[in-house]
Amino acid sequence: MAAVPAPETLATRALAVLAKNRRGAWTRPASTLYPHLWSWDSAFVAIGLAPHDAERGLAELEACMAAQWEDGMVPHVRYAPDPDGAYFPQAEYWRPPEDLAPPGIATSGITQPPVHAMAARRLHDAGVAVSPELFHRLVRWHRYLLGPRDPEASGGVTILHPWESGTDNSPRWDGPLLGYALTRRPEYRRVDQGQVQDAGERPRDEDYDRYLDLVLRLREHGYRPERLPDDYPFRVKDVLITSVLAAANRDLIALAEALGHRRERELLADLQERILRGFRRLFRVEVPGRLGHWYVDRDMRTGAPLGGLSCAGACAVLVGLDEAELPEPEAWLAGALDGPFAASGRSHRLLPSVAPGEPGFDPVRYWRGPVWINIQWLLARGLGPASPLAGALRAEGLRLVEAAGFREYYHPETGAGLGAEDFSWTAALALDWMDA
Ligand code: 9WN
Repeated sequence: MAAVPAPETLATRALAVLAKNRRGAWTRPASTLYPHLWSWDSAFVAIGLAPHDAERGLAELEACMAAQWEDGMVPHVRYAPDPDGAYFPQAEYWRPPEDLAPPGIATSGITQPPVHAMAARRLHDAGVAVSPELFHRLVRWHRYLLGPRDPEASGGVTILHPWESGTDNSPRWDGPLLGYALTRRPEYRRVDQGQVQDAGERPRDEDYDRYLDLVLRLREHGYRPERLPDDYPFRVKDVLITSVLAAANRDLIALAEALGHRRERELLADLQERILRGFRRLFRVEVPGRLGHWYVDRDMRTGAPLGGLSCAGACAVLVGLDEAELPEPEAWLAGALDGPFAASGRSHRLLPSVAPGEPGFDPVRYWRGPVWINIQWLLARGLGPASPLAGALRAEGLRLVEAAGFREYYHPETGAGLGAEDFSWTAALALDWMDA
């Protein structure tokens, strides 16, 4: 008699997703929609792999960091030489300058949130050796973000393209993105819309025109922030990236201590102080109601705060703000979760990418309302392992994944799965949660 197959556990299925999406040393975010290496996706994958296959996690992070440019930037995409699917923009579109891009590796020319040092520390804790080369790449990465990306020495990271934020079509970007006159219509053919159930889950064509116009402008100036003309239209201090950098930099300081890099430890501690000094001034806004205050991005062209209640501001719990600024992060975040971010009739208690009452909220369109697992993971991480709310986010996140599969994002009311299926970071972060 044939043996009855054992029921697949969630962990087994998550590992199977990562195995399916694997391409040699690294992992695609999803098999057809995203056939290359994406920077923060790979860092999340490395975190999820740490307790299961730390060597592979390390190889993933190394493959991502090997795409680093001479100036320290880590590009948001490292292109596969033989992609098994179509993606636009393809490698040829970027044309990175030869003196900046690494030889023999095709990359984009913009960056993404710096989760990488969190992954490095996780891997170190799992017992694999973080090489001096990898450590120094991470130091150069953080120095780039608070160097050429912070010419004002404000302690906040400037992004030059919405794709850099990792939250591409968030309504946070509508003002600067749609507010400038488009003088050309870049020629291109999208391939993403046919790869999801409903094209309404992806960004609009009007957004894409501008994404590509900005790429062409950056390309014309060799992707060097200091060479961009004053009228470059998209220059924003990003609250999510700066918050992630604060947490990642703390991990890099811990690694510097563990690995005995004393000089770098001092240098990183200076960067940390700079973030902490600047954060409130750059990002804090007062909001009506019980919440009291929130954190939003800042438009560096006008100096004005941008956008409203989005998941990016919630990531302030990662920063390590002092008692005077954020005395009770847990109560503050719970107030948001059960207040303005509570979607009507919701089937779960998770934070949507945008608060439902905000202009621009759309429950199915990508970063304009759906729930993303990496955001819940970052929030739980910011609250710390002892936090009951972090435990609740973890449990709710796992319940959602169990019910709807490892999707790219989820409906903020019904919890239905949206976007790509078998999405790598959802699988990886569920694994990390199951290990907690
Ligand atoms: C553009 C891969 C990436 C994620 C981003 C997400 C989405 C790309 C796209 O997919 O962006 O970089 O084509 O929409 O917004 O966070 O890294 O998963």
